Amino acid sequence: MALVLHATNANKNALKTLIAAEYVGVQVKLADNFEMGVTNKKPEFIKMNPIGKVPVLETPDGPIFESNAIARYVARLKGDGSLCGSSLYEYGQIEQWIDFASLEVDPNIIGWYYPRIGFGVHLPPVEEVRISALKRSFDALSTHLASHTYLVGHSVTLADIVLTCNLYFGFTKILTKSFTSEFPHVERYFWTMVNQPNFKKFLGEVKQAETVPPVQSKKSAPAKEPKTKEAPKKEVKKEASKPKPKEPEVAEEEDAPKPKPKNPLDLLPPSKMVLDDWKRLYSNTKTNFREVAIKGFWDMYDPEGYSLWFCDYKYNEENTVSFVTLNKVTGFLQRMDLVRKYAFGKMLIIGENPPYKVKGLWLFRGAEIPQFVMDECYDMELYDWRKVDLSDEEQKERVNAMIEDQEPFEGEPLLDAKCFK
Ligand SMILES: N[C@@H](CCC(=O)N[C@@H](CS)C(=O)NCC(=O)O)C(=O)O
Repeated sequence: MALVLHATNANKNALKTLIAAEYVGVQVKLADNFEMGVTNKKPEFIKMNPIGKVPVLETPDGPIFESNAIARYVARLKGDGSLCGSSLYEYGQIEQWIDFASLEVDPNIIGWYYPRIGFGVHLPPVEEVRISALKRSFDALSTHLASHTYLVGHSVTLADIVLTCNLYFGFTKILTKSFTSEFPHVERYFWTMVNQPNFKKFLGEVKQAETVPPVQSKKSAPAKEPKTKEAPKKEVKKEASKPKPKEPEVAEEEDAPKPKPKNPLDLLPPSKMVLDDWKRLYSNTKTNFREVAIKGFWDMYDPEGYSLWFCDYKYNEENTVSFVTLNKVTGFLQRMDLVRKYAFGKMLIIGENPPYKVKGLWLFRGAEIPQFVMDECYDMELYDWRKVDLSDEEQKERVNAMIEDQEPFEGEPLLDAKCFK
């Protein structure tokens, strides 16, 4: 008789069990008419899981809640136990990676994603902590996966199932290529796993998020939990052959292919300034920088079609470690990738001793900082922005000094200067 799993097939935590069941040949059936946010509030559900969260598995001996516990139960029910390792040490390693996936990966993905879609308060410094914690865990994971196909041993274990389900949520919701490409072994692992038939049956064709979801404006942010779409309920049998593409867990995030809207910056009146010409001149000028590149810049500059902006990091007192400060700026420039066609930037890391100051100069297409950059690159909120007043010769000279990496800059040596082009 099939075990009953109370969840939708869109639930990332339920997927752990569905996939594990497939590996060991256990029949698991999704509860009929399960409705997220409704069924799990009912007294009969609360009896099974007092916290009212999903999933819950009904077994002949009684209910089990907590998705990892459910997946472990199913993994041990049948089969050769290979999902749980072939020695006590392997068992320990599997448990280690399950905890790693659940405590180091999943909460940071969720903590980055949910506030952006209006579930929770979006606080940029908190988001920054989430992202750096996620990078730290991906670094460790990538190092391990550089010499391992699977997390433990030479075949899929429960650790791979739990981790992949968490990564699946991340890759499809918020971890764009520009984030994951820093971790090639994690990428290779993820795509290998989701293409295993037992995963593919539930995940379908996996499509990586193309953009980091913009932060919802306070006006449009729902003050409630994201709704889960009702998924078709159907008995999950080992023999079921047709891969069933999974439905998104969060209704608002449905990935229906839509025609890509034109970037509003492409609709601006044409400009005489060709950004690529400036970037080429900047890169190719090796000597007489003032006479060639800086002069060329002002010759090309079109104040109608472009604007110049100074930025100042708001939290310089935190910049106490040089490499952390440099990484912060490098991360910012990577996240600005989305505006590469429409921007040029210089970022100076200033000072001989900590705390270092971070100041920048940006050239953007249009008279204002493009709205999509403000929305999608969380670093923007970490800086104070000031439009350059071109009638002020002092400000123009500051622009020159920043383009040129002039040293000393405002009386201080430069720790480093980075260019976005
Ligand atoms: N640690 C739990 C987390 C369960 C959980 O957060 N489930 C979410 C859906 S993915 C839920 O039920 N949310 C409804 C709620 O918080 O009331 C597990 O792994 O099972």
